[in-house]
Amino acid sequence: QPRRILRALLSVSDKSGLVEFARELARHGVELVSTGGTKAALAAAGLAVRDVADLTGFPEMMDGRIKTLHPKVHGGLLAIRDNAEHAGAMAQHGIAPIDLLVVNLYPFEATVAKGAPFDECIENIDIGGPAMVRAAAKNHADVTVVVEAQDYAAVLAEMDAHAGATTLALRKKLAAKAYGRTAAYDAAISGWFAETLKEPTPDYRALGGKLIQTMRYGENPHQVAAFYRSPEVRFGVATARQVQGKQLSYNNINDTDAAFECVAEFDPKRTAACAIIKHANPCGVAEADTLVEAYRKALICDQDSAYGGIVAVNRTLDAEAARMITGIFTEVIIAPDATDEAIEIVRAKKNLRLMLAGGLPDPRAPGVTMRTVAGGFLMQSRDNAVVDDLEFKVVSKRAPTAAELADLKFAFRVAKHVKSNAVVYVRDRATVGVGAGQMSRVDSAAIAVRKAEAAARFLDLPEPLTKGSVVASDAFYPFPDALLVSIRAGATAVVQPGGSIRDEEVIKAADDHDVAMVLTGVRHFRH
Ligand code: 93A
Repeated sequence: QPRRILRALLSVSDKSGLVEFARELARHGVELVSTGGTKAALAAAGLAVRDVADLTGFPEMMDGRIKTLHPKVHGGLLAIRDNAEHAGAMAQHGIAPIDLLVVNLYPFEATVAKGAPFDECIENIDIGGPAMVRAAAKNHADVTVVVEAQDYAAVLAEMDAHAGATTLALRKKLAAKAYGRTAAYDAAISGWFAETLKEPTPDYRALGGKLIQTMRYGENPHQVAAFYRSPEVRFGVATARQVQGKQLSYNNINDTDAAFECVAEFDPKRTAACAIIKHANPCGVAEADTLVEAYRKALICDQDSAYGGIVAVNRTLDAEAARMITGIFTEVIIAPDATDEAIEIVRAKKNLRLMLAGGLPDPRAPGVTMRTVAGGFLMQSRDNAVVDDLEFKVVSKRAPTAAELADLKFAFRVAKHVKSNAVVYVRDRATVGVGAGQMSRVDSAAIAVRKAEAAARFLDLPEPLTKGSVVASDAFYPFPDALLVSIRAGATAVVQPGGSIRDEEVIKAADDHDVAMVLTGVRHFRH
């Protein structure tokens, strides 16, 4: 598949390195064809270069808007060389093959960045350039496409090594880059346009997202917002069908996602599970034989916070669970599915939104998460580590009992979905205290205990449910202090990633109190 380069079309706005590159092409016997400015630059350097107008038989017109948009250009780029029909069309219409396309686009981004007026930005939207780039990249089996000067050297290196030809491997790489460039270019145009309209920046469209809805406002009323579905094939809030209730707000969607991702950690074939979420943090999670029982247990953890919360379940929502959940002011319920009876029960609450996703998100699925930072964004692979795949290594003198181990696993599953620093107390496979989002782990450990104490008063229990609980920490204990808070509150076993330089000191604190400790080796920071 090496393809000899005999004719090149060069059309570049950024002319750096152009003359040197073209001179080398000419040395290889390549015929050079160019648009106005590029041709002038090459001719000035003494290179023989043909005007594209000479190739098309059409002059450049309309202020340069029409230069290369012609079948003689696009036919030359798109024709499959060893296809008889294509070859026939070329012969019939006098289309000459173009083997190398060198294009960099009108500097739209730079024009916007320098604060140019609207019309100037519009005039800097390149049409012919991206059209040629996309055509050449599609036909990479025969055509080499270069979209930045940086790649001139690689093309010349191959031509030197392969008697004026490039390899398919390089052409493929360059084609991938070419589509990346045109995608980014259109994303920049779309983003700029949206900004001039004072509408939400639809950057997600660049990631292949499809608009689901625009919201009345974002996280706060002075912010604009929109919701997009990405092409990822995964069950989740973005694929859920809203059965009833008013439109979801930005915060609702964010919280509903947190809730559904959390219950998805619990295999519905093994157990029923329920999570109640407020401000993207769980204020109660539990598993049981039935959803209604799981909800009842989850609710006990923090009844105050559960008011106006978002509820997710991991199984088909049934009537019993629906009846109990609708007994408390709830913003959203999300479930894989619901029975007709459950839907009827939810319908009695006009504003309560019911979302049915058709399935559960796969906690092991790969994927990316992204967040923006000023002037950029961060991308990372999804945290798809799940408890069932982790080794729980006992490091304390006392090993956890079977019941403690079951609760430790439960606690670590939940801790993954709590904002850091996360400290989660669990008893009988239900959270009994959640400490979230604190800058100090000691504070998270203590806040959760305070909540458990409040719950005890509320339920008229003699002592908080942290007594005899197990505790999970999303990251290692840098010192024993936070662990000691939990031990004083009655925790008998602890799970944490380990890896601190003071692990030994921390393990000793556990041993001193006959507390069982297991290490997972996996951290679940969530910011
Ligand atoms: O205005 S265009 O969208 N119409 C075209 O037909 C066309 N063909 C190439 N812009 C077009 N180009 C662009 O012109 C190239 O992408 C390149 O950025 C620029 C090079 O023009 P010149 O050779 O006149 O400097």
